[in-house]
Amino acid sequence: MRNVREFLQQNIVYLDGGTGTLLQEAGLPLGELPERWNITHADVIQAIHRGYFNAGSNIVCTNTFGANRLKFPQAELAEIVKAAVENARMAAASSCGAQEKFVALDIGPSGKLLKPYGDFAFEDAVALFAETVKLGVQYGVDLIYIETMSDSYETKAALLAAKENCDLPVFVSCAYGADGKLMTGASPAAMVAMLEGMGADVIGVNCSVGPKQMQSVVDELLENASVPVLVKPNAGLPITDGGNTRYDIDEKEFALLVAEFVRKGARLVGGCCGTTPAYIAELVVRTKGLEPACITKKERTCVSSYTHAVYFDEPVLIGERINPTGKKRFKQALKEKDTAYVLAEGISQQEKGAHILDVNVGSPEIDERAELPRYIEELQAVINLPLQIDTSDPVAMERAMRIYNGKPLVNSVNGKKESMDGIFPLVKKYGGVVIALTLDEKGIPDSAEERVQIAERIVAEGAKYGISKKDIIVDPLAMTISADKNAAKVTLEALRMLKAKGLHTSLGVSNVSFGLPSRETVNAAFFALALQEGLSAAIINPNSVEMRKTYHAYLALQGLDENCGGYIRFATEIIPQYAPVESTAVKSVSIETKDGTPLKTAIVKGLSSVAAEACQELLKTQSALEIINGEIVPALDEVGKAYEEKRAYLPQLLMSAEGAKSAFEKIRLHMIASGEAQTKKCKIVLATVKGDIHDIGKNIVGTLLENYGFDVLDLGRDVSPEKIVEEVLRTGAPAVGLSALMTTTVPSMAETIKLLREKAPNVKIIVGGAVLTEEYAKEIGADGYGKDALQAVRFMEKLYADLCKN
Ligand code: B1M
Repeated sequence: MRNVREFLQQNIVYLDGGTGTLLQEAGLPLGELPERWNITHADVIQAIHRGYFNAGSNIVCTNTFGANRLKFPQAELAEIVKAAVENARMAAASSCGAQEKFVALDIGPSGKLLKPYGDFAFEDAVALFAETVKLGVQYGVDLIYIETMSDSYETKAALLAAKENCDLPVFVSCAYGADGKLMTGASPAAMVAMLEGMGADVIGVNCSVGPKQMQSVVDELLENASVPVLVKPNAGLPITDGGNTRYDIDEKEFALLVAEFVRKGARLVGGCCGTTPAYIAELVVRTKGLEPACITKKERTCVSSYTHAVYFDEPVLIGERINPTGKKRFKQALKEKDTAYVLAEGISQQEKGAHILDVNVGSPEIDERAELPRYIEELQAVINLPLQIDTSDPVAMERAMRIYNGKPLVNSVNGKKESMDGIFPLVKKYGGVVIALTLDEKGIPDSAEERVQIAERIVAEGAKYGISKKDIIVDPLAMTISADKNAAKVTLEALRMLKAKGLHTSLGVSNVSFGLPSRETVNAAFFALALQEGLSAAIINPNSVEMRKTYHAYLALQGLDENCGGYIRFATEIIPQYAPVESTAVKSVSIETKDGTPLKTAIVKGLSSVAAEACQELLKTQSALEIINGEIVPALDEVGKAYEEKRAYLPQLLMSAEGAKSAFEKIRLHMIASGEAQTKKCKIVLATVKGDIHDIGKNIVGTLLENYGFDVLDLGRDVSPEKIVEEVLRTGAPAVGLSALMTTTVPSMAETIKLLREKAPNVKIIVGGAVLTEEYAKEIGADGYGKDALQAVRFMEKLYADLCKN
């Protein structure tokens, strides 16, 4: 039998279908972990695999989607993986169908959200996946199949775990939503950039939607990937009838639609939820005789963040401000670990139009190996631009590249052997585009020719590590004309020669004017000349209006700006914004606040510590309620709207929620310190209902009630009706407060009220949450409705007065 990589080169490869669907049909009880069936129902699992092999699948995935240490103890996990591989192998041996049959170790998501959005550390995720990979390898799988991933960071963790623990082919497939993005916002192009950089053998899409809704994702994968593309759609969209779920596309329609993907260039096809062996059999029939598409190398240079890829097809701006060199205030911020200051530098450059941000925190007083990765983590939590990791220390570089959520730009390698030996293995392992400085052991050559020769040597050495020329951007070094009158001419000449050799280039543009007065004038003129010579990436200060003017004028003059639209927008809308802006009173950071107050802006941008400081400041002049209603709620509404309109993704929502919480914590402490709280009146059991994890509003209600003297028994969020009833009966509380924020969780609120009416008929119930209305509250049987927290207080005060009367 050939190996998977060889087989992939020449064939259309058929995968299996929706194993989970067949398990349910076979009677897997709700709540039972399907992976245990490898041991307890080996015959069923083998029959499912056999069905797919018989239908023509070349690759069948082991029943190990959720086989990890979060769900199983070590010994059981090993047993499960062993049995799962044996089941697939036995099915392969006892089936007809395709001649070439392979067994893939199936790895699904951990079910946890990674930090900073959740509480699961990146390295813990790598370790979790590594454990399963090692077992799969031990029991003899042919390849690793990472699937149904909806977060780019977790996908990176899984791929890293696979690459670090085996040499087997690794296929990676993600579940994109109907909007064509991952749950945490990544586009298919961004995923291709990161995964290809890290050495995935196959990249694809599975689950979530059917083939009709997958079209744009498949197109984007095919347009960008240089490795084979995999497509495994559901059998359409789910339809629920009488408690059963079925899908809206039959075998024939499915096969015809997926065959279209094969014609467009997909090389591996199969199905996901709802696709039985009959779907795969039909797919094999409908694609018979189709030629496997050629896999072409896409020679486009790109880097990526957790949301998008940035291509170097047109000049790219790299923001240089996150760098202590020559900046006293920045050095102080690094020394004091003033993260908010650094984040604000990043945000302001993003807003001024940088495409990528350089991150350099090298300073004698700081531990760069610890701080660089920390700042990368902090920045990528609030900024969605790709980052350029800038350090001369390979250890700091590796740590930062490892935890970077995307394909980074790496600054830099040079022609010294030591530098290439240190940096190229990192670029190969973690994927990235590296800036190559044209200097070597002898220093910086005076002539353009010699700089180009160094560049060629670096490219040749990179090739030995398997690093493509497209992933090396040459920096021919801008030197100051104040020391050498020909310095700029040499650099420009080198740019021209490098472009002729098909190499991308970058420059730290402002070095050219070092030591001169009115530096911006020289910088802008040099920038224009460099762009004219083909400069691909300029490291500049995006806050400099001169540089931005030059950039937009250049694009317009080169015909790269349709109807000069970008230039006109810049000149009329953006330039006026360069005027001095009002800044926050927060001491550590100044955030621009054109469309919001400092607190609102900090929450919208997800800057927790800034939000806390801004809130503290506001508490000097405003009441808690004024801040909640005038700042916190409107800020969250703004983010919520952006999320609804797909301008923001889950990570931004989470970071804003963190910002709101840290601000609210200041309000809570302020209330306690001001001693406004009164003697306890009566109890109220408070909870966000089952299925709902939104608790900011509920917490505000709780704090305000406490502040008005009520004894709040806060059960938290996602609380079942039974638990709420139990607490009411246990404590004898006369009131219950329920909060729900989603249309999908209002039924659970109704269910809770129903149960309370049965078990504790005398308890009074008040409900609230953005999704509710007074009418609806009445309809589901609540006694009161709180549009805001103060209304909850009014309700309780009335209840307390009634209780006192009786
Ligand atoms: Co999500 N979320 N979220 N979210 N989130 C909403 C609610 C949403 C409207 C956003 C949108 O699409 N525009 C949308 C729901 C759509 C719908 O059903 N109509 C939504 C969604 C879809 C989701 C997820 C499904 C996203 C996903 O995973 N793909 C997911 C759900 C997970 C789950 O619950 N199972 C999710 C997750 C999250 C975060 C974790 C990221 C975060 C919550 C963090 C947390 O709470 N710890 C979050 C956030 C922050 C929001 C928005 C942006 C803000 C909510 C908020 O805190 N508002 C929200 C959009 C929005 O509302 N504009 C959104 C501020 C808060 C003070 O207001 O809670 O209404 P509120 O409370 C007010 C009043 O309503 C009242 O007083 C409070 C103070 O004035 N009140 C009561 C509330 N409870 C009361 C009880 C009372 C009396 C008054 O008596 C007891």
